[in-house]
Amino acid sequence: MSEKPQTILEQMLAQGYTRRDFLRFCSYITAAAGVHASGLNKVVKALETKIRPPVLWFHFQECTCCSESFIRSNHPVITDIVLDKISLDYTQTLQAAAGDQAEEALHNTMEKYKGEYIMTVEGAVPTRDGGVYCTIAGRTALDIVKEAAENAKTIIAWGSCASNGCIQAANPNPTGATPIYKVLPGKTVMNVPGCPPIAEVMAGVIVHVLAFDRIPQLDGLNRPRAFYSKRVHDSCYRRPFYDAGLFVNSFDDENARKGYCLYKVGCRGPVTYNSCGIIRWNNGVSYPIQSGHPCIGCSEANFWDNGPFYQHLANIPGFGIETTADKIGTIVGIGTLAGVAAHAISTNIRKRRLIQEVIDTSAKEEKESSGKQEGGE
Ligand code: FSX
Ligand code: SF4
Ligand code: F3S
Repeated sequence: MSEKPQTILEQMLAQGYTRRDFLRFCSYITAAAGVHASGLNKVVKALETKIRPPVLWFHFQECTCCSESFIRSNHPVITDIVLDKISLDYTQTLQAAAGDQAEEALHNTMEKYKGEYIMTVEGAVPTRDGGVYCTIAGRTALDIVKEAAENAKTIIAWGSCASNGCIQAANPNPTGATPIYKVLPGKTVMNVPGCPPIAEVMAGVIVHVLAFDRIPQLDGLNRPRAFYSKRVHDSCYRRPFYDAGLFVNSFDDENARKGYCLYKVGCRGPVTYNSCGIIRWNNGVSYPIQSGHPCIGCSEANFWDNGPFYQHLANIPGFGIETTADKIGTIVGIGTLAGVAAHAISTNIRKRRLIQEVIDTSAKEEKESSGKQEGGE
């Protein structure tokens, strides 16, 4: 191991890459970070002079799918980031070291790179009963997180667990699972939600920090704007069916085979902010909606409690058609009929007759199903 830390350019050249490869890598990550091409020069300059940033990657109450999402990607930039461009000094699931050795690596990095290391966290932190429900090396996750955050340069919460509590925090939340930002008052924690988050989004935020030495622009919920400013609904390829009032009514009906909109079988796309429809999963191959499954809103807070998953959105108190994230919680109980009718007006659809048919069918179905429920439950 060389004594003097190498810059990213030096490291690439030492590995046999050419300057041309380096420039290609720079343009890849400029795009991945959601930065306009005019920012390329800045990225090149930064990576010519920057050393590999040390990263501490913690795992608490979670399933490790955030890491899985990241490392299973075949995207060359992501492989490069994990293997070369960051110095992954501590990560309980990938490191070769274990026990005392691993803990030593953690403390050495925190000591040697005070104020310089990137801290990333997968999972929520339990706070009930003194935090005893998640301990590592005899210490609670709560203690560990607070200690590491003290001198971290950047703190990133990977996934919905770390960003908003996810399944651990679902009612009745027996361990007091808490998102990272709530146990670190006064610190800026960048939230990258999704259960799990998209690998390219994770890569995008890391390369932004790598290239610009600061976190990307965040929204009101501290999510990077570049990836969370649009609803899944806004980029959905099934949107024309929604606009035309053509819906799947059950998973095995003819409309499902035709690929119509999944709104009536519970799609949360209209109230979910994420890039799934644009970036997609598995290197752009597909995403839940493309596989015929409604979006369950996995990047939104409390999505486990906002169910049941396959219930039509407009029937759920707190949600309504075309509701924006800011309004969630203030609009209560908009019925299917009102929802579809409002949509017909607001989107100025030409196919009014078709919409009318949908409204009629929907009203009939609702009546039948409420009759059934009253009688059966
Ligand atoms: Fe949570 Fe990450 Fe869901 Fe899992 O580790 S966001 S449970 S997919 O993946 O933290
Ligand atoms: Fe796509 Fe769901 Fe919106 Fe329909 S409701 S257009 S399936 S995101
Ligand atoms: Fe999650 Fe919905 Fe995307 S369920 S993966 S936010 S399409």
